[in-house]
Amino acid sequence: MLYILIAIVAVSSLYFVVPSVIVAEETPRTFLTHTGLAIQTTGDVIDPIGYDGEALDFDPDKFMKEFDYGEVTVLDDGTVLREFYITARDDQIMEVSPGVFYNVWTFNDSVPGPTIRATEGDLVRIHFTNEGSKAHSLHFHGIHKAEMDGVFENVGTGGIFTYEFYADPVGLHLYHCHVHPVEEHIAHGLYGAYIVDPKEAREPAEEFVFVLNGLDTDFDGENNFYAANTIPFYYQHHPIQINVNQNIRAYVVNILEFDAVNNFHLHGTLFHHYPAGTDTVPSGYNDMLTMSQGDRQILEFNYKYPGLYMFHAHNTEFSEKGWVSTFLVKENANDFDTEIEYDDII
Ligand SMILES: [Cu+2]
Repeated sequence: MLYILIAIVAVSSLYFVVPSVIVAEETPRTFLTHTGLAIQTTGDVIDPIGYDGEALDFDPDKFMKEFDYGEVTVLDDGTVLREFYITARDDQIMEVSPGVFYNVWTFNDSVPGPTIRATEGDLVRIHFTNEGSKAHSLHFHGIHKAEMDGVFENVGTGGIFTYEFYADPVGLHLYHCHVHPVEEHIAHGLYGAYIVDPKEAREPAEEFVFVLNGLDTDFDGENNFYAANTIPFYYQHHPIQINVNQNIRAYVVNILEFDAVNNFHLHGTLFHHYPAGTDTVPSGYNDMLTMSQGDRQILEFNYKYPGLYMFHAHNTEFSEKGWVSTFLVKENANDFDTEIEYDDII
């Protein structure tokens, strides 16, 4: 034991004798981020300006309430045609956390891509363009013809493909790129939610989309950050404001790469949940969900009491690396202060 201690002290003392042995880089370097912040580091600089594409801003508040219903035309036989335009790119960057830039691969300049929404029986036509440097595709979950599955027809750089299928079945589905290596294309951000509403609409509710994802910012095949809607800790710092007794419907899609399961835990109340949203009768009443990659659930709930409530991954590692969010439940909608920040209420 004594020999080990002596050895440790001897090696440690080298730091003071020959610091160049220990210090990775002697000369600090400075670079500017896209937000104009000067960063000084002695580590490797992964130049975020090295990408050709522009830096992206992403607003999780906007994303969670934004639904793309497409351009609507009623055909002669009465069928509703919804046309969507989706462009894939892979050259953009996003400041996903302060000072952390990540090369996002995007559908319509966003991670996740737009939430596509149609009603059962609609004809969905997706005009897909690949402006990326790699091949990409669109694979939609749901019932459709094999040639519309987006798996064997890779769309090369500059290519276009038109996907067409009927919105079927009712539910909460997803879409993602299916080009190999699929994990790389998904980990970089090529996915989104796809909702098929029943012809007889669900009960009115305030609706939110939460796409559970992660970010492998050092490319080692493990996630460094976890999130609901891409930005770690976003809804912790910007609580989602709702009302006591307000009916909430959450569309939760798990697309997390690299980790076998993800989960969702709601504080202060319980939800009725509908796996894949395909049934009108809830499968359970719970405050926990465990989901593998590609699983999704529709949750319906409300709050009895006002206050600040967390929802997060019950997997502690995921929540401590960003997948933690909050609802701020108010007594009255008129109390809402859109400027309120998390720091103001704790
Ligand atoms: Cu792809």
